[in-house]
Amino acid sequence: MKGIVPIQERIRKLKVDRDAVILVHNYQPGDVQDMGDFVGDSLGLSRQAGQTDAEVILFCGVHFMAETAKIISPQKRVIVPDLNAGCPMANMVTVRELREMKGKHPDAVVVTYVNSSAAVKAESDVCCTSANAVKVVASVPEDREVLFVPDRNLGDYVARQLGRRLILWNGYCPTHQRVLPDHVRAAKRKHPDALVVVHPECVAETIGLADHVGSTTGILRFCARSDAREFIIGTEVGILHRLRKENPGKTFHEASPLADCPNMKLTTLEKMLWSLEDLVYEVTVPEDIIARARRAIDRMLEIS
Ligand code: CIZ
Ligand code: SF4
Repeated sequence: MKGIVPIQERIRKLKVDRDAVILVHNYQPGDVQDMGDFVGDSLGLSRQAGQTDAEVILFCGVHFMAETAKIISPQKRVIVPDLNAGCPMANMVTVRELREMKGKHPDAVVVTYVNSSAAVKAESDVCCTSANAVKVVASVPEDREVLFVPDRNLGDYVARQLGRRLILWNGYCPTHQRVLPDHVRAAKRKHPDALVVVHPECVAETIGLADHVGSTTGILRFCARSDAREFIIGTEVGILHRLRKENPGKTFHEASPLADCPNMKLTTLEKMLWSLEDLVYEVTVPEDIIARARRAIDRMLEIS
């Protein structure tokens, strides 16, 4: 096999030639995560994008995440390995539908989860992530209505945390929707000593079985700090790679094997290499949308 250069090495070399930084989401395949200069949640990665001197950002995740990086760093070239890596939840709300809903609730404050298109963010008053959603909604005066977009599960979780009624958009993540309470109960029977840790994109009954609820960053932090040795993880299965890598003495079980997001899994090492070779596929966002979406993101950053 002498003379064959491993693909990882080719990517690393090309990354330097192209002056690129590789950002990888926590839900990406393990071999892709291992190539990341940074691995994290979508907002954390976008903030990394804002701080790097690199000219090119190779964003391994789904489309709305690359858009967020572009909103935060409009002067950089943001490329993705596969343009088909979208997010079905983000696609559950369009600008036209949101405008219609705003027409029905003209006084409502529109709080939009980062899992949404740049154009939908631009129609929103403030963004939130799964890590700061409770805090962002709590910052809206009690006498104002809140329209929470697009994740009804996260919105419902926030509403219960705050004891506040929210108008919920009827969107959801199909991947987290599949983490059923029965899956968690079966995993608990099999691993009775394990703590159950789930993402707030799951349905309420699944969340109700959890010892801890958190964003991907929150889940990573909780498991690292906990004295427990064993965990059942109710979120997209890609995160298990990082959990196992960073906590070699602990054991992690997936709550459901069905929590496997096909869009996240579109990234491969080959596509990363091609992406750097041809500097494709570039993600662009119109300037006026960048400006308005940026306002909603900045408001969130001021609050959290
Ligand atoms: O914002 C993100 O990165 C997502 C999709 C989940 C999370 O909890 O970090
Ligand atoms: Fe979208 Fe869910 Fe896949 Fe994340 S895991 S990209 S929210 S479908």
